[in-house]
Order: sequence, then C-alpha cells, then structure tokens
Amino acid sequence: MATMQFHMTPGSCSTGIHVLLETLELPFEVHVVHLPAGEHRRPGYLALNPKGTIPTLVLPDGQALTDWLSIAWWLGRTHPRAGLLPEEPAAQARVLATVNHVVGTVHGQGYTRIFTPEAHLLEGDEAGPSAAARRERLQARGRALVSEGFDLLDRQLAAHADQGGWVCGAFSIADAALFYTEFWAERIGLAMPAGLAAHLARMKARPVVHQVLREEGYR
Ligand SMILES: N[C@@H](CCC(=O)N[C@@H](CS)C(=O)NCC(=O)O)C(=O)O
Repeated sequence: MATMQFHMTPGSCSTGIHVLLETLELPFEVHVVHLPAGEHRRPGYLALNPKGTIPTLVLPDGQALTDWLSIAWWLGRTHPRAGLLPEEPAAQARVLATVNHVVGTVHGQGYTRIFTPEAHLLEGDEAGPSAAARRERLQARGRALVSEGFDLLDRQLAAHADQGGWVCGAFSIADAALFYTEFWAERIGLAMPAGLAAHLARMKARPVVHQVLREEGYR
C-alpha cells in the first residue's frame, strides 16, 4: 500500500496533525512546504490543495484531505482503538465543535490577524500613511479574539479537570488543535489563562509531542 504524504510547514498548524500522526505511529512521508517562499501558491501544490493551505494529507489511495478538521477526523475515525475521537455521536460532535472553535475562530479569526494583518486589509488600504496603524489595529483585534477564545477553552478545561486535564474529557484530536494555538501563544508572548498553560505543559510532557517539536526544529 502507498505511504501517506504529509504536506506541512514546521511550526504551523500542521504541527497539530503531526502530533496525531506520530501518536498513531503511522508511516508517512513528509513534504515541507515553505510558506514564506510562497510554495503553497505554486501550481504543483495547488493541484493537490486548490485552497493553497497547510496541512494536506494524501491518503494511501491518492485522495487528498485539505484542512485540519477533516484530516484529524479521518485519522480518528480510521483508528478507533486509539480513542482520539469518541464513538458516541454527541460526544464526537462536542470534539468536532471544539476543533472548529480552535481552528476556525482562535486560529482562523484571531491568529491570522496577528500573523498576516495585511490579508484582512481592504484593497487600497495596504499603503499610505495610515497603513501601519490599520495593521496594528487588526493585530490588536486578533489578540482580543484569541484571548476570548482562550477564555472559553479555559472554562471548558476546568469543567473536565477531574478527567485528566484534556479539553473534551479523554485525550482527543481537540487537544492536538488546542496545543498548536497554545504553542504559538508561548512563542509570541501572548498571555494564556493558567488552565491553558497547564494544558500546554501536559502536552509537552507527552514523548510524542517532544519528538515532533524536535523533528520540527525546536529544542
Ligand atoms: N482552514 C484551513 C486553514 C489552515 C491554515 O490557515 N493554514 C495556514 C498555515 S498555519 C496556511 O496555510 N497559511 C497560508 C495561507 O493561507 O495562504 C485548515 O483548517 O486547514
């Protein structure tokens, strides 16, 4: 059977998927996509993932999964014994809702404003004397959105405090999603509620997370 192809960028949201792949001990080949060099916009990559986003996972049968949630869901569904996705439908829906909140809101609404404020500027606003101030306002809005999202997730963690400290009760794909946004907060010096800082420490204590961070160039 063909090996899965994992298209990723070290230190990006694909790190969360990397954690899941290693947790499941799956064989896969890594293809590093250099975002700053614009490799995600090259025709070869767009043929695989027309959205031009990271991560992409090409399955053994050649199908490409092209976003965080669908990749994580597929990994959880196809490896049920690992318990990364609860079987019970309502519990599974809660895990998906948490991933959606982390990836769609905390990352998609918040962090993108911090990392790439220019992508949120209206046409014509990118230049001129007010451009820098506009970018700063967008970044401040991004930090507020991350902070609001983190507060909700902190309360969710507190509600499951007696179950091991994972965000949906048992360890799940949602913890890998939350992990990469916490890791980003730590790297850029963004304040994190105590519950999330403890969750990040819990994640880093997992040998597989330690291994992934080393493989992606972090010490
Ligand atoms: N909705 C996508 C978004 C992922 C995403 O934004 N990835 C970033 C890297 S962390 C990316 O590809 N940025 C490049 C771009 O959007 O041009 C998903 O869930 O996978």
